Amino acid sequence: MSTDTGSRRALVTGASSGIGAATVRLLTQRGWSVIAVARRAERLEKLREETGCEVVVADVTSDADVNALAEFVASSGDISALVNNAGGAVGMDWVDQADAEDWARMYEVNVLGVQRVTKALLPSLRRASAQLGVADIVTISSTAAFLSYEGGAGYTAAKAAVHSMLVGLRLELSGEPLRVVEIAPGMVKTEEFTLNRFGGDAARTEALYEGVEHPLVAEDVADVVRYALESPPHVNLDLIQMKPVAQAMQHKLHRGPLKPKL
Ligand code: 8X3
Repeated sequence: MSTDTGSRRALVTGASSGIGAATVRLLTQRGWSVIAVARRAERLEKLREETGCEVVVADVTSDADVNALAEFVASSGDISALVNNAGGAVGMDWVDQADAEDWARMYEVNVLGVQRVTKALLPSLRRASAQLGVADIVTISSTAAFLSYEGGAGYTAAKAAVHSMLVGLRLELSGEPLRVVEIAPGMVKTEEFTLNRFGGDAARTEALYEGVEHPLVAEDVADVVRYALESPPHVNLDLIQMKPVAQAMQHKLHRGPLKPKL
């Protein structure tokens, strides 16, 4: 580990469950001071009791909430890491059936949420980078940024936009000690991602993972966030795609045990 995490403060969005909550847990265990951000106050409170993190209730789709979040950070101490994790998928409707409202919601949360939060916290990250020599913007996108699939077009379009935004941001920050890291996970079995996507249909959610040996879990992604943040300051992990071994491609998912061909 190259940096003294004791002096480092991270802010994690979408922290109430899944990858966000796992990242808060791991970073606090590693000695980071962490601000957990999400809409659901009760879940955040439990996370605070468990990990000692600070919590801020905010919706990344709200200008007022994000401005208040930036004010909280400015008045309580700069962050050296922003983890843009809030996001999600709404539905699996084909283009000829999809409701534009669902697509707008996905664009709002996944794309504009990242832009809004990054813009609001960049001044803090810049100040921290001046003190520490580096600061980080880590964004959780998806393998969906790089490959479309039937029923996924609204989500893949949003995640492709996130990827494109991050490439532009990295160029715009050229010359500053700021790292822009994109982590693009494939199948991650979390409590809520697919359940939310399928409108709470638990049986349909279970069926998606059925027979898949070891889908990724939230902790796997959190570990890559930690690795990126704790890499030597000159190392920028631009883009990490990660999938379970059983998922050679989004559409090439092996169900059943993995076995060598001997
Ligand atoms: C989730 C991955 O394959 O459901 O971001 O689009 S996938």
